[in-house]
Parts: sequence; C-alpha cells; structure tokens
Amino acid sequence: MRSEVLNQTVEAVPDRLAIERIELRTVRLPLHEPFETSFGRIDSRLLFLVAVKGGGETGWGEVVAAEEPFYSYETVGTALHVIRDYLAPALLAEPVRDLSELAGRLAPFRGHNMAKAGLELAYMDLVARLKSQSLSQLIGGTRDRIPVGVSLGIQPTLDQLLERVDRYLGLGYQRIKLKIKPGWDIEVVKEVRRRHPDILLSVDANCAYTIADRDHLRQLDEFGLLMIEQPLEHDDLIDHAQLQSGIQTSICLDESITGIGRARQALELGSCRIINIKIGRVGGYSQALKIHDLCYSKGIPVWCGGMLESGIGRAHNIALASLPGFVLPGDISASSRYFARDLIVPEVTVSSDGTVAAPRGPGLGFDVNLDYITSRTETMMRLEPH
Ligand code: NPQ
Ligand code: MG
Repeated sequence: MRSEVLNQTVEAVPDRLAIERIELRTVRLPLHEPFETSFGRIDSRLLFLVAVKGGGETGWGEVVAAEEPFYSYETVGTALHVIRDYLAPALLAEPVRDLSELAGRLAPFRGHNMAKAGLELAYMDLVARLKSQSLSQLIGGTRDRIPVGVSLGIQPTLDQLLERVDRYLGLGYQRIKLKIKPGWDIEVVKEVRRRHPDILLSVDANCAYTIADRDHLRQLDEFGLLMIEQPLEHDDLIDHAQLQSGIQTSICLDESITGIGRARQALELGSCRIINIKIGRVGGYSQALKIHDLCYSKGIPVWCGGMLESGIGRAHNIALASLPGFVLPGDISASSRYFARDLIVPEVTVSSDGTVAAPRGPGLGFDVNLDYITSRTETMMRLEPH
C-alpha cells in the first residue's frame, strides 16, 4: 500500500517534467475605484494570466506588469513579446528538472523579471498540484495565517483618505500604507497620525523624491512611521544609503530590489533596513526565496508587496508570505479591496484580526474560475513545442 502511494507520487512528478502547452491570456477587470500613486492613476487592471500544462495538470501564474511603463519598464505588451518569442520556447524546448534549472534556463535573457516570474509561478503551481502539496508547503512555509495591511492611493481630498483609513482599520487591516508625493505628504501623514496615534503606519513614495529632498523627508521622523518605502529613484542604492544615514525612519526598498544581488548590495551599503519582496519584480520564486533567506539570516524584516493582482497572483503572494522571514504585514488585501469579483473561488478574504489564511489544498489552494476568466478575456495565445 505504502509503496503504491510512493510510486504514484514518483509517477505524478517525474524527474523531468515535460511542458505540453502554455496559454497566455489578458483579462480586464474594472477597479472599484481609481488607484492613484505618484506615477499615475488607473481605473481598471489588465491582468496577464499564464497557464502551464504538463503531467495531466494545469499550473497558474500571473505576470504583474502594468499596461504602461511607470512602475517599471515592463508592460503587458513587453511581457507578451518576451514570453512568446524567448521565454516560452526555452521552457517548451525540453523537460524541466526543477525550479533552479528553470531559472537558469531563463537567466540568459536579460531583465524582464515579471515575464520570467509569470512562468515560474505557473510552473510551481503545477509542481505543487502534481505533488498534492500546497504551494506554501512546497516552498517551506511555516505560517498558516498571514498578517495583512492595505495600500491607500492618493485621494482627491484629505477627507476621502481619512474615510478610507477608518474603513480599512474597521475591517481589521493591521497596517495602513499611504501613497505620498510632493504636495501630498507631510500634512497628510500628520493628520492621519493625529487621528490614529497607535496604528502601524507607513508611506510609499514610488520614487517621487530626490536626495535634495532630504530635509523635507526628515520631517516624517516625528510621526513614528514603520517605514518610508522607495523615496528615491527606482534603480538607486547610493542616495538611499545617504538618506537612511540621515533620518530615523527606516527606509524600505521596493523598486530598487530587482534580485538577490541588489538585495545584498542594499544591505551592505545600508540603503534600507526593510525589504519589500514582490515575486514579479525579482523574477519569480527562485529569486524571492533567495532574498528571503538572505534577509532572514541577517534579521532584516521583509514583507510581501502587492501589484493589484488577480486572485491567482494573490494566492502566490499568500504562499510566499507564509515563509518565516515575512514578519511585517503584506500588501495582500482581500480580493474585494480592488475587484467586484475575483477570478478565483473562494475569493481571498481578510478576517477581523487582519489576517488571511494560507490554504491547505494542492497548489494555489483556490479554484480558478475559467468561465469568468473567459468572459473577461481580451486576448488569448496558445504555445506548444514544435
Ligand atoms: C507598490 N503597489 O507597492 C505598488 C505600486 C503599484 C499596492 O501599492 C498597476 C499595476 C497599477 C501595478 C499601481 C501597491 C499599480 C501597480 C501601484 C503597482 O509600490
Ligand atoms: Mg511600493
């Protein structure tokens, strides 16, 4: 009996897994309300889903790139091109041994981390399903509930922001993050802090300042913020190190951390004291796990960032954030924070203690609602080995 079970497992996940087909879909979902950051504003999200088939199962991933190159140079369009013409052919060319072999196969193609991550995510969901393990189990997760916070966009008025702060605190969210930019920063933070003296509060500038704003940013020190996220340029480490040495508030880097090498350099230079890990930005699980392990070994807190993902990307974020080093609340909100209806069943919900549950079912641990996806699909492409 036991050997039969073992044999089945061995058969289900062969030493080398042949990928039989890759499907790429773009799916548009409207947002409940516009989301505005220092780099722009969106009303709907064009989601990019990746399905990878092999061994009789389907794994799901998501490319988190936006439609326009403001958060990063990648877009839905560049990712479609790079996956179709380079990454997918490499994945389909021969059976895959494991995650690191897959990562090595994608590594020669420079950059395009979100495109690479889309494939890694789908591959890992597929492997977890074939092994009848949850993604969290597969990567060594240790937590079954993930503390979460919410990211609040720049609002037309301060009153509208204050209403949203109250609303999300009321729903249990453990940390409020305010998007800031020059002209929407010190006074806004001051008023939120005045009304909520004890909450975990942070700000995210998405690169809106320069080192010349050092004295201006130092004014934030009096508000006891958990962190200032990515105040300076997207690819900078040096000016961030200089800024960090001159302010009390911890800097957290997001855009600047594009892989394990940059994480190591940022910590060596003192560019930040906290790291935001987004699986897409760093190129997938292979890099995200390395950055997690490095930070964990050094006692540097990490947390899981968000990219307005569908439930598919969201489920991957939950699995990642179940690792022991994710000690700060993630930007992993409920599906309903952004969308009237999500692509997965059940949707991601936040309980009143401000946590989301890491599911125990195989793979993502959620069902993918293909009918709803199909009804919202704008483009669909099938790729197979030739
Ligand atoms: C951040 N996310 O932490 C990002 C920024 C961001 C939840 O604050 C489309 C695609 C729109 C990706 C808007 C949050 C986006 C996006 C903002 C990412 O910096
Ligand atoms: Mg950010």
